Amino acid sequence: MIAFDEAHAAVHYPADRRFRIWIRPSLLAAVGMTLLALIAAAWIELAVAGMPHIPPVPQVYPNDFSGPHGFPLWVRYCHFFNFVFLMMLIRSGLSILADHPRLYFNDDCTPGSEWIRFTPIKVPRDRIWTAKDDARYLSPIIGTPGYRHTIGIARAWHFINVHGFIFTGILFVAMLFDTEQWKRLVPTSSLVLVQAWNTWVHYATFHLPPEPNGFYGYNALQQIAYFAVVFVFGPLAIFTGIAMSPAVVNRFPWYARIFGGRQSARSIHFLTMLSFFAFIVVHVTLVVMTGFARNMNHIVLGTDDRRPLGMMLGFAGIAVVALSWIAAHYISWRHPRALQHAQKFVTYPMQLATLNRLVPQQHYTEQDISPYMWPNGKMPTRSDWKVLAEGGFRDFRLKVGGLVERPVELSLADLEKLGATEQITMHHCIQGWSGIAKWGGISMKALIELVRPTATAKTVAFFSFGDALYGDAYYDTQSIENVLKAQCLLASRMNGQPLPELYGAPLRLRVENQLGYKMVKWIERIEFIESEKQIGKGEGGKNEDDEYFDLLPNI
Ligand SMILES: Nc1nc2c(c(=O)[nH]1)N[C@H]1C(S)=C(S)[C@@H](COP(=O)(O)O)O[C@H]1N2
Ligand SMILES: [Mo]
Repeated sequence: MIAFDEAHAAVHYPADRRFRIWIRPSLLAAVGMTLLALIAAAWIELAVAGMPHIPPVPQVYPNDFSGPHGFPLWVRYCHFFNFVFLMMLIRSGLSILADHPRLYFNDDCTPGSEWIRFTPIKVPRDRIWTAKDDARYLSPIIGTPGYRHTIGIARAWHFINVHGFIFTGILFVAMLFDTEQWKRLVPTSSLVLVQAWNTWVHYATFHLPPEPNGFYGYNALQQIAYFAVVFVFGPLAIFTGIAMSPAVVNRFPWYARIFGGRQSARSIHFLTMLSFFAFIVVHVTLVVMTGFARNMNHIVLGTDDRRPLGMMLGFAGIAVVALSWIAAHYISWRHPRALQHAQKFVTYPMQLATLNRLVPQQHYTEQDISPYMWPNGKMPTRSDWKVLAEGGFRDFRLKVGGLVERPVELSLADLEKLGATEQITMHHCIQGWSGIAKWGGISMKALIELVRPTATAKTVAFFSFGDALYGDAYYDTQSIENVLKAQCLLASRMNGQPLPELYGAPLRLRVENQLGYKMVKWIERIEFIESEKQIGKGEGGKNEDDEYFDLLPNI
């Protein structure tokens, strides 16, 4: 175990590290019944009609075989690197999932409406239970970086590796179609379905079907499985990943709807991971069972013989992958800042050029407003905030200063006079949950026009009355350019009521193209500055400083 100090141990290594999975019984029954039905059908066919016929494996004469065969170097490289990246994505993805260990098919994420949860806890309704309280511990043997609430680091691994995953995928598919190799994967006759079923009847009744030499071709079920991995699971993982981006979903709400909504996309993202995982388990089992040494030579060396060399190199390759997890663990805990900066180096310029250009324009209806909204953050404990709260924030004055021509102190009523607007938008928390609410307040644009930032001001910092996870005041920053976009509000109302204390009274930020942690609650003052580097630890906010979150979370 990492040597955490007391405050970090309380967050990352809590006393309650139980692991439980609960799945909605009706769903479990439906999946179980479907599987049983498929297996039963295979046994019935065997009993009634006998083992279905699979055409004999053609005799292959290596010297005059014309179709695509063998595994060229690029296939073997892509196969290995895909494994490296995919395992990192799965491991870091599990760490991300543990931070909000519930999956839904509805966008409000009301506790109890999940179809699966990875926590023994039912959300208590008699006290405040924040999304952070709900995060679960995950063993670092299973997740990268593992432990509890390590989503910042997990995302760094996820987003660095996804570039490798996508690059490998594109290279592989491009080469596939540039050569004849695509014919191995893409079924060209509908007969493949019949043959796949016949193959299934063999497996499901514990018989090995006649085994074609994988150097030249695959059996029908194998072909469909490989095709699905490359042409279904891969793209689905990528496209559902994009459907979790607040910048994309707030600009193009229809995009999330393709997948049944934002949370449904998250669930499908998870199910795709499960499919990859299940594929790997079955694939490896069959590679071992159907001529291990020879199969390994195919994919490692590109030769079709029975020497043990491919197998040995294969084991070495697997050892290298396992070492990469240990290295990732070490980097996560010894050099988290360097890792955070590495991710920024990879993603920040590209996000500025792409996702960050999307201007939020989301208009949900009153009916879409979520019946439940997960709260996050620590309620302020400062006595001045409590006094203000008791007085209904009538004595609250928002201080706006720094690099501005006209510093001001404004009451909630003064703010209202700048022109209040309303919007119904979806909140995306980094942890994975979402919720739709109606927010009322003044646009940051109106405030900026009032205070007139000087030419050197590029950044605006929001300071909270509330403390952050590890103490000290919570704060976060935005580029002025971003808060000038539509739907960036200083909100003082929620769902037609004055902003409730739990949700950030007297004022909170709404930045709809970014994740929730950028939306400071319980705002005390606002300061215009040159750069985020001048305040805190210089990373752009309390979570960025202490939890290695991204400066620009458009995804
Ligand atoms: N002051 C302060 N503001 C904060 C936080 C916090 O911890 N302290 N948490 C952020 C996070 S992570 C989220 S998701 C949203 C949650 O907003 P909600 O409680 O209204 O759902 O508030 C953000 N603002
Ligand atoms: Mo969040």
